[in-house]
Amino acid sequence: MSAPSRRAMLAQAGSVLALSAAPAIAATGPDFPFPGGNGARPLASDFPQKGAMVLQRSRPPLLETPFTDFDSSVFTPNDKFFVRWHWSVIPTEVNADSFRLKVHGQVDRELSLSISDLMKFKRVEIAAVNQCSGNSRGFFEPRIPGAQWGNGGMGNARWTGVRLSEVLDKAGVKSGAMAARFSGLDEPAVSDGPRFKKSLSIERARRPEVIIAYAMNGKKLPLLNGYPIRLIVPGWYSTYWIKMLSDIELLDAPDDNYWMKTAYLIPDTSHADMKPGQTGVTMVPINRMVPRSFITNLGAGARVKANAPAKLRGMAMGGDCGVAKVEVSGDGGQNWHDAKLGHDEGPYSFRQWTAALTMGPPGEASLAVRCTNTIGETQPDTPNWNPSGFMRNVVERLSVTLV
Ligand SMILES: Nc1nc2c(c(=O)[nH]1)N[C@H]1C(S)=C(S)[C@@H](COP(=O)(O)O)O[C@H]1N2
Ligand SMILES: [Mo]
Repeated sequence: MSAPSRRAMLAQAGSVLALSAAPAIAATGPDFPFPGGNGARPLASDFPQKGAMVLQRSRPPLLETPFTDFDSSVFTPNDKFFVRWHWSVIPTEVNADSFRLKVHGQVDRELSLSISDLMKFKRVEIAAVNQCSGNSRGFFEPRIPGAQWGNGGMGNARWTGVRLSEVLDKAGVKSGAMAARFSGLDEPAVSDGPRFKKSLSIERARRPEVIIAYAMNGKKLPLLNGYPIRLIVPGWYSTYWIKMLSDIELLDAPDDNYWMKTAYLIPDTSHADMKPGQTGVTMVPINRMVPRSFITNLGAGARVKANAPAKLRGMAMGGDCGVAKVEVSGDGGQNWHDAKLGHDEGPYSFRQWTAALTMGPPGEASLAVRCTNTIGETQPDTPNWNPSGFMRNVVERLSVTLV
C-alpha cells in the first residue's frame, strides 16, 4: 500500500493512531521468499515510538521486526519490537495516573488497582519471548489468509512487573472459579464485534512466571506494545499476552467467548499438523510454544568463502522450556555439528549460539540450524500445516553461494 493511501485511510477512520505528517516509507523493505511470491514489503518508520519496521498492515497496525535486527542482541529493542492488534480502536494515549486494573467476577473482593497499587506487590523480572501464533505464516503452503508474517513476528525482552498470582490472592479467588479472563483498552471497530479477550485456567494463571508487566527492557512499554501494563505468559504464544490490560474477570465456567472457542484453535495432533481439507480433527486452543532457531548473521543469497570455516551466529528458543542443544548443517541437514551456546538468560528467553562451520567447494549450499529443547523436542524436518497457519517450527534453511 502506498503512503498517501495509508494516511488517507487513517484520516478517514478518525483519530486512532496519530502518525507524523511526513510518512517515512523506504522503498527497500524485505522481499520475503513466500511460496508463490507476493513477499515484497515496505519499511515504515512513522509509527509512534517505533523505528524502521516492516509494514504488514497499517490499521490496525501490524509491524514486523526486520530480521537483521535479531543479530544485534538476544533482546529485541523496544522500538524494533513487533506490533500486532486485532481491532483498530486503540487509545492514542493512556493516562497512567487515572488508569485502573479491575479484578472482578468469582472473587471475595473486587479490586480496582492503580499503577502505584500494583507496584506495591513484589517486583519480578523475567526474560521471555513474545511470539505471535501466526509468526512465519507467509511460508505456509498452501498459503493461508491472515497476517503474512515473515519470521519477525516475535521478539524477546526483559519484562518487569508483579506476579499475577499475588494480585489474584489479594482479590481472593473463589473455589468455584475455573478461568481468569483478560482484556485491555482496545475496542472492536464494529459495534457487534467481539472485544479481544483471552483466558487462562486458574492453574496456569497462578504459575510463578506469569506476570503483569509495567516495564520492558527497563523502560515503560511502548504504547503499541501495551502501555501501561500487559500480561506476560512466558512459554505460551502471545495471543494470551493481553496489552493495555485493564480487566481480569474470574469465571465459574470455561470461557466460550469467540477468541477462545472459535479463533486461535490448533489441531490436537503432533506438531499441530493436519492435511488441507482434512475433516474430523479435534481442535484445541493454542497454548505452549515449541523450539525454533535461526541464523542471524547471514541473509539468503549471501556469498560465503568456499573450502573455509564460516562463522555462523544466531539465536534459538526452547518454546516453554530452555534450549538444550543447537546444531548447524552446511549441507541442508544431512550432517549436523554442535553450535556453542551463549549466555543463559533463562528458559523462556532467546539464547544466542555461534558455530564455525567448514564450507564445501564453490557452488550453492544450503545452511540449516535446529534446536533441541530441555524436554528433548527437536524441530521437525518437514513443515506442519493447519488452517490458521500457526506454530511453524520446521528446521529453517538458508541458501548461500560459496565462492
Ligand atoms: N489488548 C490486546 N492485547 C493483545 C492483542 C490485541 O489485539 N489486543 N493481540 C495479541 C496478539 S495475537 C499478539 S501476537 C500480541 C502482540 O504483542 P506486541 O504487539 O506487543 O508484539 O499481543 C496480544 N495481546
Ligand atoms: Mo498473534
